[in-house]
Amino acid sequence: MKDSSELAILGGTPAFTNQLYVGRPNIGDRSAFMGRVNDILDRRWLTNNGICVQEFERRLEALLGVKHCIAMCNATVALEITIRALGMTGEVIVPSFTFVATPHSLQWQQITPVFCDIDPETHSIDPRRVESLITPRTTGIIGVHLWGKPCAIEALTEIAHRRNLRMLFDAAHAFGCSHNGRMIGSFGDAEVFSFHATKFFNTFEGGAVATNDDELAARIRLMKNFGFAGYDTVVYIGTNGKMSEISAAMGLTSLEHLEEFIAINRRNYAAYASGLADLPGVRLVPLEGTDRYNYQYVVIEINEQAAGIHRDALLQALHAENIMARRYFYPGCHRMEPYRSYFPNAGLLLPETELLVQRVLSLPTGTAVTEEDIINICAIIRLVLENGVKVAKVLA
Ligand code: T4K
Repeated sequence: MKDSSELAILGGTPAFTNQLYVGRPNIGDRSAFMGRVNDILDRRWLTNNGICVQEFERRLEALLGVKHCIAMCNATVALEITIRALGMTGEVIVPSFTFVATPHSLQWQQITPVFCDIDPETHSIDPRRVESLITPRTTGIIGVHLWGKPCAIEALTEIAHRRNLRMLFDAAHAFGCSHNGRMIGSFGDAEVFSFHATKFFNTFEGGAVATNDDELAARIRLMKNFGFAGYDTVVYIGTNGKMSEISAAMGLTSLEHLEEFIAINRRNYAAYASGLADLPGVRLVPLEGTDRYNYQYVVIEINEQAAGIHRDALLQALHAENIMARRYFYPGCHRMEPYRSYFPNAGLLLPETELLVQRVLSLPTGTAVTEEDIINICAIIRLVLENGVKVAKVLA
């Protein structure tokens, strides 16, 4: 174990020779995947609703307990299509504390994202603040299950029903998670998953829409394939949101490892919980209770006063050790373009978001990170905190 003079930020050698990333892809059985790829090549059917995509969708529907699961090229396009298929227009209420794809999927089609503050306990949209943002132009709410923690599903759904709004969940982080015994995917009008490489379950790029609404599913299926209802018949405006066969092959292979990936993430989360316990000013975002999680995001909050160091100084010290922690989701979507120009004063209505974006750090996890790595990472965090003054001096 290092002593303080050996911290890389103070001139020592990095603790890790190779960089440890947040979002390193989990890769299942290579030979099973390669077998599927060979079959795809033999069939010479590479995309456009091939048999791998069809099988992948049926397996997802069974796993999630939903009537329809529509595989897509990524979650951003899946969000755009679903928002359009739901008939959202005007204004839609979303958190600013999310990946920028959430508001972009609205703004891309001239729908105004109205940013709502978060509950600092859960990091998700605060339902107590939603109602005051509803105007005659509001057509929907998008809740984000940030870090794979179900957001305030019941409270948001109740507001949406009462105010006649569409309820969509951005479940990009929450594949494999459940709420009150029901899999995420079956709530609201629809839910959208991401299977991007950085998610614990990946299809290289990919995503899916889950819904129990037959009509909505039919519309989404048309929209993701240019609106084609037959060889020569286009009945709807559409785009290209299709998943390729190779992505579905990766998805089918990843499905065979779902429980194993979650178990490794859970083990890693537990190692962080014990390694960071009792560290002043460090709060590990809790994943507890009866809901099921995928533990893909290990997120800590650094309270500068109590920790004796700002989150950004800790981040630099970790990067110097080749621990590539990330500031998800700094600086908040309202501080990114075009929203910063459209709503220059948005921050005034988002005090909890403004505070949290200064505090959060996502730490490396997944199958590429060992328990020993995590013990080492936690020891380094402890050492950096103990030497906060020295570290801050070097960075000044
Ligand atoms: N809604 C929410 C709430 C989301 O978080 C996201 C995506 C979406 C919607 C939209 O989903 P998609 O349209 O992407 O399906 C990454 C991902 O690209 C993005 O999918 C994800 N959220 C977001 C949280 O993270 P960046 O800009 O941080 O990616 P990048 O390239 O910096 O990579 C992140 C980390 O992963 C790095 O530490 C390196 C590592 N990495 C990355 C790739 C691509 C690998 O080790 N191997 C890889 O192949 O956005």
